[in-house]
Amino acid sequence: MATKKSSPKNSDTTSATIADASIQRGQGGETHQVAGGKTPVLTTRQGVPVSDDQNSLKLGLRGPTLMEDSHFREKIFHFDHERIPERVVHARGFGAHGFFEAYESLADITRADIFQRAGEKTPVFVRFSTVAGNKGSADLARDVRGFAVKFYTKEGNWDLVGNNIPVFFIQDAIKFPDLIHAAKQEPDRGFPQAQTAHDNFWDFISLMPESIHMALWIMSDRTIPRSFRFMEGFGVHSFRLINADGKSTYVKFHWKPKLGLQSVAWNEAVKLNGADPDFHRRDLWDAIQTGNYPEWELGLQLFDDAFADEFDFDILDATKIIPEELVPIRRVGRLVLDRTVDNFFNETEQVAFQTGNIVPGIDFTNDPLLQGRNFSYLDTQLKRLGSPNFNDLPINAPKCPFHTFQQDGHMTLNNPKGRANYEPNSWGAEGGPRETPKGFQTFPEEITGEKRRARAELFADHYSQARQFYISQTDIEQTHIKDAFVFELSKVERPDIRTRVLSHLVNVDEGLAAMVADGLGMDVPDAAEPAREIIADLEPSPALSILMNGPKDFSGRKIGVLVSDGTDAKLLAALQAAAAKHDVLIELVAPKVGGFETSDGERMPAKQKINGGPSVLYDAVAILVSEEGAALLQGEATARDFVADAFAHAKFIAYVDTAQPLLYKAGVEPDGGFLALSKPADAERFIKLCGKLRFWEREASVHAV
Ligand code: HDE
Repeated sequence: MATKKSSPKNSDTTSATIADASIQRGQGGETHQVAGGKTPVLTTRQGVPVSDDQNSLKLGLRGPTLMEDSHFREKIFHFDHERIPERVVHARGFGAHGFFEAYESLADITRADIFQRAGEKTPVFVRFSTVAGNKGSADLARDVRGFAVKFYTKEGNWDLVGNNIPVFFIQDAIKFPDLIHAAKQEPDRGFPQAQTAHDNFWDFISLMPESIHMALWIMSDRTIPRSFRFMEGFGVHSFRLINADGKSTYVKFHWKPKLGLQSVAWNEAVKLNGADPDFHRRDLWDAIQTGNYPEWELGLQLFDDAFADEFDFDILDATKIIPEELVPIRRVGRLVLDRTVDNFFNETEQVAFQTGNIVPGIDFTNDPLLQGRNFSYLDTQLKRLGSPNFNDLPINAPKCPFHTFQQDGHMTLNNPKGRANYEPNSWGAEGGPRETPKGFQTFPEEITGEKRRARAELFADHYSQARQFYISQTDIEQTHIKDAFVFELSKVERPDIRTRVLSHLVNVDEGLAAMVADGLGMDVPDAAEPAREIIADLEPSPALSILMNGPKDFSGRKIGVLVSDGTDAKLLAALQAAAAKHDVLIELVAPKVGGFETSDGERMPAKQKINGGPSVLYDAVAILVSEEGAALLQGEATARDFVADAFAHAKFIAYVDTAQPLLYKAGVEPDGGFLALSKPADAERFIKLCGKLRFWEREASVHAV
């Protein structure tokens, strides 16, 4: 870097150059010639070249290791300190980079810079997560998914830290530690982890009727999404948008997946956790790496004070939604994820979201949950990342200029230059940054009232929207909710806790309560005493159903094709071509991963060996085995499971005539969800059929209990 000779501060050009040199790890230095190019010389963290990284320094060949071996000590010391505390919630996550593109200017509603110009792109980082499980837990736990978005806007970072469910368990942040303690593993035994099917969780829920609405959501298939790519996101709270004149409009934020909603079946989730605990991570990674960039639209529900005053519920209550049918969603831009991380720890682990990160034009409301979050997120980052300088990590730093007088602390990288580190000061142009009237302004809401530990009256209706959610579901989805309650409560050891949950369900829907009680082999108890009158006639909201908001077609999904030596080459090629045409992925599953020989004598590699590629990994399956293949695989339990599971999970199944003995052995009989592939043109029909995602009509026939 060139330094002005006249500068009194940096007169020593050499030291200034050294101080500013930005040689990064992995850059520059001596190299080795290796196959495929050059690789750098291994050094210590001090830059000293290493001659032997295989043997520690010892006294004699069989003697003790010497303290003097500073390379060994430095290496082990660093390794010993690799771990940082995992997030207290949302520990397991997966992130990706992308951009947000505004469709139109929203200048009349907000002065937020990111919404001013149509077509403007803002970089983002998104982290999806599960809530309860530890960092190493499995992806398909029944759990809420976090959907946290960091927008690097030109006026600072805005973090929209949302979930894939639009409501929350509790109304006031003071209950959050209790909720999370109850949901996570029980403290004496340290299990069960990453699941809510245990006494403590349902004990807490049954004693907190405000959580019943959310309980309905988490017992729905929303908590077992097929992929991050196929789920919605919600900001949950009511926020404010503020325009240049200072006018406020209330807003709820929504993310709508371009590929439509999709979840898996519960039994499938259970098996997926074993087959591929990283199923969601891998899905997102693969999609981005192969150029199938996932996309969501940002939707705004905008409403004013008059609506807030008339609405049946308090808009500050995070256990309530505003149905889309009442306040329609305006789609104002799209989010595209187009880049995987370079390093998981650097980016996904060290990213620090904070609800307090808002920008001019966006403001909070007094939602008591949001107010509490604003404290918690900043606080937790210090614990996790260890220094108040976590904002200097590249993933957290704004991408716009920033100037503060904050200084020092552990791991300081970025202290401001110059003499003045305070303001006001009288150092003129050298005195550092100054305030601006264009800076962030809090909406001057008028508030009066007594200082009290209490909640507004409307917060007390806990059942009406739970009921609305339930009656908005299709029959299949209602059955899944019932099954989930039965499953979870069957793991609860204390009958009185189960009974208390049932007493709330009676207030939601008597039919549901009766079916759950029946599934458990218990009696239906009296209804719990509601704190407020239940509004029984809320209209169903079709927007709440997954099945009514599925995709238009099968694109972005994956078919598992079971093949063997002798598989019909023409049919396989036709299926591959039809899939490619509709952006559907195909994975070949064979008796051996090294491959198989088609009917044309061509050798093709397989992606999975049959015992590593169960059908739960796929959205639909095709059984293209030859006669010999069917004869061989009839005796292979994992091949029979491949077919039987696809059948039980209501998947569409294509098959060739020669596969029939395997179908028979797997105990399945073709129904309306099967398609016999006899000519290449059938492949196109199959992909179209798969667009319905599942043949749900079959489901009732595969469950007798
Ligand atoms: Fe969080 N939450 N939360 N939460 N939350 C955290 O912050 C908290 C809530 C959400 O990918 C923590 O950095 C309180 C609602 C996501 O890094 C912590 C309350 C919603 C993530 C925290 C809530 C969320 C977090 C833990 C009740 C949906 C993961 C690690 C008032 C709107 C962000 C961290 C990521 C993470 C506190 C409730 C979403 C402890 C006190 C409601 C997506 O600060």
